[in-house]
Amino acid sequence: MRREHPTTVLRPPEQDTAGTATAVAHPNIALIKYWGKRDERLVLPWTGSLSMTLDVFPTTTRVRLDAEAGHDEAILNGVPATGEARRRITAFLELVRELAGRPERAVVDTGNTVPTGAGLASSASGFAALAVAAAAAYGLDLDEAALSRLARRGSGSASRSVFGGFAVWHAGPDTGTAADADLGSYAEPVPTADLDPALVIAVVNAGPKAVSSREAMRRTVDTSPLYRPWAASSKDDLADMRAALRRGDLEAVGEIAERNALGMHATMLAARPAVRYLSPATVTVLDRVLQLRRDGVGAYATMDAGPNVKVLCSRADAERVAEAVRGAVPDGTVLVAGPGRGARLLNEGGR
Ligand code: 2P0
Repeated sequence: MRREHPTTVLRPPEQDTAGTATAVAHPNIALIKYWGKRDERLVLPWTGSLSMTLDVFPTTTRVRLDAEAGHDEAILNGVPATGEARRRITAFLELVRELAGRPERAVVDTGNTVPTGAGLASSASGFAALAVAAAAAYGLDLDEAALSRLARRGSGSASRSVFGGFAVWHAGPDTGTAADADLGSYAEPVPTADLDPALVIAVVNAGPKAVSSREAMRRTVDTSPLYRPWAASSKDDLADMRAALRRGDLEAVGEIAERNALGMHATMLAARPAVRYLSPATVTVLDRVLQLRRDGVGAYATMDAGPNVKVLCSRADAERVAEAVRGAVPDGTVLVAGPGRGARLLNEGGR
């Protein structure tokens, strides 16, 4: 992992000491989607996916080991975590303890700058930051592929936020033992030609979603007749996407990303019962994106497990695209993101 000594630390600059580490990570937006697990416990996906890590909405997480504590403690934005969030963090720390062969419980203090559970990838930045901080606090010396595999166990998309820029998460071999497959599923950076991309993010609703992405993808895999055809075509989309990135063809990147995302939403619309994340405001933005293309602007939409829309375009067109999207959803919040950095420790600690 890259380590750095920033001049501004995002949380109270309490010096990290042995058994303590602080990490920062950013969310990523998938251009080829992850939707569906073949193994729930190991978080192994049916298909590979590919994303761009953002330079907005960082998550900062501090992990402090507490040899006296009888249980883990998690604080999210200053509030003690409860329920499913707490369970997932504790399960993740169990995994880290197993790897490190250490018994201490930990205090996890996380500051998220992105709305949680709104389809804006808070679990990606959250578990990437937690993986990097917890590995350091427990004294694990992991390379980036191993950190990516670890982050994946917290949340699949977190495997990609370990890396900056564009990253591909390999589904891993679907033959062999589960353990072999576990080792084979990790993310790594993707070679790209110069693209100068931007993602215009239209937050049309920052509220938490009604159906978690975990539940929605389970239901889709189990009941949607469109799931298998989408998964097959998504494998082709991934190969096409990698080729388009290699040759720096932003138009092809956008077209492939848009069709892959619309296909993913089709799979869930066909689930029983249906999962529909797209709202009228989503469709309004999609119409505006089509209008931009008719006007000669290369703009392409992608949507995740929520109604918010991310519009891929060139950096040079980003302000024009953002203005058009603002006009379409005056009640929404629109911001421009670029490619961001991978997860990293904010200072030395944990050894
Ligand atoms: C993605 N999403 O590729 C896809 C597209 C949402 C739509 O990854 O169950 O929070 O924790 O592995 O990573 C959201 O799913 O799910 C997601 P889990 P995660 O970005």
